[in-house]
Amino acid sequence: MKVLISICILLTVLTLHAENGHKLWFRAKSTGSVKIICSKSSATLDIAKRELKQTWQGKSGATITLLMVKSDPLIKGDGFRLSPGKIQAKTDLGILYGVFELLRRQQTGEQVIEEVFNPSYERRLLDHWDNLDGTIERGYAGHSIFWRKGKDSLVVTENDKKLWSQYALANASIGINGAVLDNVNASPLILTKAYLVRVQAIAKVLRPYGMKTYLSINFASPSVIGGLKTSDPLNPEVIKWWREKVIEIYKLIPDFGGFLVKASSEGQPGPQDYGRTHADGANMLADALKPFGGIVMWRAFVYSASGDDRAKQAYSEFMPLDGKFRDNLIIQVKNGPVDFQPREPFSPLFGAMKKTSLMPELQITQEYLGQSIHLVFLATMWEEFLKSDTYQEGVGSTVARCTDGSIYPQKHTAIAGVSNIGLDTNWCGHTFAQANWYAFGRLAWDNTLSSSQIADEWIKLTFGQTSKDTNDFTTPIYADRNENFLRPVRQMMLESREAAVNYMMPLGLHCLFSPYDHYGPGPWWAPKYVRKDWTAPYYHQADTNGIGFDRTQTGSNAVSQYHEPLRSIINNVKTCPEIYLLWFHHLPWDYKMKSGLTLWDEMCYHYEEGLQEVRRFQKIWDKAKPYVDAERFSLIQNKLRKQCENAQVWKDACLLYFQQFSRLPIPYNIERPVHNLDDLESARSFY
Ligand code: GCW
Repeated sequence: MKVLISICILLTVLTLHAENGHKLWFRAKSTGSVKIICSKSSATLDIAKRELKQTWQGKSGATITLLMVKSDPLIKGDGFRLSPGKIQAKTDLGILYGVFELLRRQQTGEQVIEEVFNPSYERRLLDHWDNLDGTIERGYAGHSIFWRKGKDSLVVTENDKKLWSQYALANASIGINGAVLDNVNASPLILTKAYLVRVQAIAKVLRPYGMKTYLSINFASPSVIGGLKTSDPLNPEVIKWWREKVIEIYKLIPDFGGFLVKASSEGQPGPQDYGRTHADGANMLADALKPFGGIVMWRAFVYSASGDDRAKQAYSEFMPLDGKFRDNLIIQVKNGPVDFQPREPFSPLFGAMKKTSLMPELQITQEYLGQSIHLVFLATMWEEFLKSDTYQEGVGSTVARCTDGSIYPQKHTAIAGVSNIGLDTNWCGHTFAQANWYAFGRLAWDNTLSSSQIADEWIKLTFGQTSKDTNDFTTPIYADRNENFLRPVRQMMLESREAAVNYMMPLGLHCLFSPYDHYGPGPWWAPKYVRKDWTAPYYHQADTNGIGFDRTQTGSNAVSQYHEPLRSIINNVKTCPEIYLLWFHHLPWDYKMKSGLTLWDEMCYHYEEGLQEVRRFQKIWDKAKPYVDAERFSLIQNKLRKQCENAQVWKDACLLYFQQFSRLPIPYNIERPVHNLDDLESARSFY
């Protein structure tokens, strides 16, 4: 018995100290007492008070007033005014957000001065590509936190509720206020009673944290689960079916957010199956949701096999419909015109559809960026995207300003990120992938934040603080922590996306992935039975003359979809930014780059540089050892080793493959490939 008790105690102690990453960026504990003055009470305010008490690091005994205000013209929506000792907001959620801002500042050592904080976008959503059997499309961190397989799959357990509330807390702390609970490749079953009851249970847990629930729906639901003969959006029976379904949903979930729809895209049913347009289909759903304040997010991710240059198709299909959509409908557009590649120019739809609300869709899950193995901090990619100038309404018409209501009077504004969250203990698979979840929320709240600030905050919150040993972080805090840990790790994060671009597809190359898993290289992949725009050579167009996709006026003319002066800038090979060179131009191997090198040599150096950067990241991380707990340290160290191996594979595969066309030597000051092309081509997986 005694032995058993000792083992139990030992296990408890071990679990207490185990640093498995589950706590995300919540590590601080209060260092003293705080007196809270708040005359109102609600579930949301209770959370605000609880968090303040649990995590207070200000002066012990200080007083904080949480004040609801009616008339403060500067506070918008769930914004707040933060000043020393006081948080004012118009909504309970605004107060909660204010509390998180205050606590974050205490933990990162940022000052509190009187300032108003307002969200850039009204809706800041996570899109979960979670299937009802618990698997996650493009998920790399375990199964779904919402759905599972088996006969008890719909039973709501205490564990479910605990996890959902931790999830909601994490989201609220970074301002995320909604979640789409199921995959855009949606099962019609989600709209059946049994599933809706589970959605109701999830919504109940998320609600006090200010998170609304949304669902992806299958456009053919009326015929698949409704027993109708058709799902034609103009058919009166179909219209009635959707109206009744929406009424049923709102009875269960009065604050339901709305529908996300992938229709007439990649084999999903949609209005085009019935000879109708996207507007016909989307408006019908919007009308059903309108009386309840719900919205439709209709995806513009469409392309057909027979079509023109894939990069042009979403624009071609949606531009003619501008102005034809209801005002409770938002077109959801991926950041780039193709598909979440390591680097794409922004989609030309941004800023171009002036009479329609548009929302960006970013991908937090790293489908094309090393999944949960590579350390790639995505904030820099999103910052590049949000700051891209569309020139639609003159200089400074950035994507951010075109979508957040600054330029166009959109009825609704929103931004979505495809979630990277799963049942893995640390939620995201890679500790550094947590930073991408964090960064998405922070940018959705404030689309002007710099990647560097976000990285800085995240490191301090996740790995302990810079000056005070006030959290449960077990390693002693060193005075040199800033110099030896914070700075180099932040720098590594900021360089990590460019490194991935370099070792995967530099200079505007895209879609060179091995098929299906989208992880390793497959520039050669082009079986005859597959549609052309799903093969790599369709995108790189390499031959003995050169490489790159000609999208200039004399090529596919995709450049025409961009506004002047950008159109001319990218159309002209001399002015096209080199980061997009092979996206827009097909160029000879001996084309002279700005550096004076030939295109071939320059390409080789980029691949080499990518690999060398990951080698440097390894050194930075190894040196970080004294500052990180052993568990997270070695998890990340192991992942970096794998990333390095993969970067080598990418470099070797791409250089050896393209060399068959360039017929030029790999510059001799570059390390030689260590793989054979044949082996790489026949490898079934690169994990
Ligand atoms: O990026 C591609 C993915 C698909 C995904 C699709 C989409 C959900 O490979 O898995 O499907 O995009 O965004 O609809």
